[in-house]
Amino acid sequence: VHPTAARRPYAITVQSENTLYTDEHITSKFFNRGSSVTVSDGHFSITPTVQPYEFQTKRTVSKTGLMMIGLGGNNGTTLAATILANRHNITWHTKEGIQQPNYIGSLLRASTVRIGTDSATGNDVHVPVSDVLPMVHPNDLVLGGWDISGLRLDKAMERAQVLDYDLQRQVAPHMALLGSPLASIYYPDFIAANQEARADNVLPGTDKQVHLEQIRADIRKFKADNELDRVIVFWTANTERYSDIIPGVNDTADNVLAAIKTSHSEVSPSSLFAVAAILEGEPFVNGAPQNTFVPGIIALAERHHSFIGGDDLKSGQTKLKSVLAEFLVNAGIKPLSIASYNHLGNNDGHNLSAERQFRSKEISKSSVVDDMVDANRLLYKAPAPSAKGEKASKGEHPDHIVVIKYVPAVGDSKRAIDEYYSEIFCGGRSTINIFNECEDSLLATPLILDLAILTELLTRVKYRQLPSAAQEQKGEFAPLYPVLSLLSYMLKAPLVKPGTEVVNSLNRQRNALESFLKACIGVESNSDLLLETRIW
Ligand code: NAI
Ligand code: DG6
Repeated sequence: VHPTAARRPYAITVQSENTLYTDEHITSKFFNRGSSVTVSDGHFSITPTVQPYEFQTKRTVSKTGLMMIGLGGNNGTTLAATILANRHNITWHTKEGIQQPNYIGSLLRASTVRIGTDSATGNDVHVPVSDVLPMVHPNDLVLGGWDISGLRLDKAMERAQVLDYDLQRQVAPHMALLGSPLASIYYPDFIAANQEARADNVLPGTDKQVHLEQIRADIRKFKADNELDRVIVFWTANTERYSDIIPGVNDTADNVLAAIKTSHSEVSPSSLFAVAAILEGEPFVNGAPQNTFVPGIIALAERHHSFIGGDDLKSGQTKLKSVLAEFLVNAGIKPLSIASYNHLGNNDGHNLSAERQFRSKEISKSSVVDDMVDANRLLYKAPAPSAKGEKASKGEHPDHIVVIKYVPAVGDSKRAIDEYYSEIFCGGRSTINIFNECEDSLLATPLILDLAILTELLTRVKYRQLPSAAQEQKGEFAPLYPVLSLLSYMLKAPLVKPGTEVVNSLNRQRNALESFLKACIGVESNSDLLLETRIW
């Protein structure tokens, strides 16, 4: 078995009064340190703050199912086939030789965290991220889901044209055993008209309440049939157009439920799936860019304490942008324009060739540099103060365009071209050009796994604020807030708690995740201060 797929017993013990182990839980004390700043007349008054918390993580991982909406598409079939290849240790011939299955591209299974320094040598010690806390192994995920195309999964994998022929040949019998996807909700107005030809597996009628009940029943049946503790419902179906946000329709939890009852035209299929998962108490993750999570659905998730995460997998061009833009701005270099083009020839590209679906993707791909620019008012002018009643202006910003073209010949092998044009010292200019080519679905699939596995973990973590010395009573442990912004690293337009800021920087997103996992075992976050290397 390839090392990245190896299954290990949980092997970390923290020797500290802040970490307590029982057969059932790992409980850790964590000091949330920050700084409170008061700004007055250009003066910054900073007060260090500290708030103690306790985290409690259930040690037994849930028997977890992953129900994908869009199971018969490129991501869905690639994910199913690669899990099966790993599970059955199928190796295959390529023109370079024998290929082993692995989970390369997964932050959890193929990357490491620095956990401390070796007591003997003083060298850094790294462990796989998946070893920090007990997590579901991808090979153990029970797979299922829906698609408006009823093609059996071995044939759907063939249609996707992503995997090497020799792998397809060997994994096909296992894929066939998964059968065909469940029938799904198809409202033609939400996806491109060019998708109609594959919609042969759709729920009858137009009654949205009936559709909702059917999806809820599907989730319950899948859970019972497979004796699961947890089902992650994951949208990896076609990008939809945005839903209009209409007061009285999708602005509150009750209005969304009422709009479903009356089959309102602005309730999208993805929103119906989200509501079904929320009402079943199962997490829902949106891997596509549309505004599935209208305000009423976020409110519904809050009401039911159901977990949600999104939006849109951040696989290639945007991931690089969230690193490169931050590098430039943090280096004191001023990007003046970022021009991003890409062309691809898979079914996702076909769907995105329609204007309204492209627009959803354009929005999610465009927001990614906003926070980095806003953080540096030395380079970019702040927004002018707006007069009372006027809309606030945005402040100076680089020109940023996103173009996507459908070129059938290149299939799943996306070509992405980016130009970063920046101002440097004393009026100089710098141009960075990037050309990236790779199979889109092989970048996206490990992200779906990471999202599903992290989501399952976050359902097992509870927290409580510890009282100050004056108070005696500890509160009850509570689940995390329903919007799982800790998933941001894998997502282009991270959904966050309403009223809080979005962090797009990939480094900050990864630090947040690492720090959280470590906090759950009572280990301090890495300090790159490395003080011992700076002093005598
Ligand atoms: P795909 O077009 O190959 O697969 C989508 C599948 O969804 C199709 O099989 C289609 O029949 C099905 N579908 C459409 N509407 C449905 C509905 N209402 N219910 C159930 N099934 C439905 O696309 P691919 O490449 O798998 O991508 C999936 C989604 O993920 C797209 O929205 C795409 O924009 C997004 N995404 C993909 C990335 C990638 O690198 N492949 C990266 C980032 C996001
Ligand atoms: C064309 O851009 C197709 C899209 O679905 C992207 O491939 C996908 O959203 C990944 O985008 P990015 O910017 O993370 O590479």
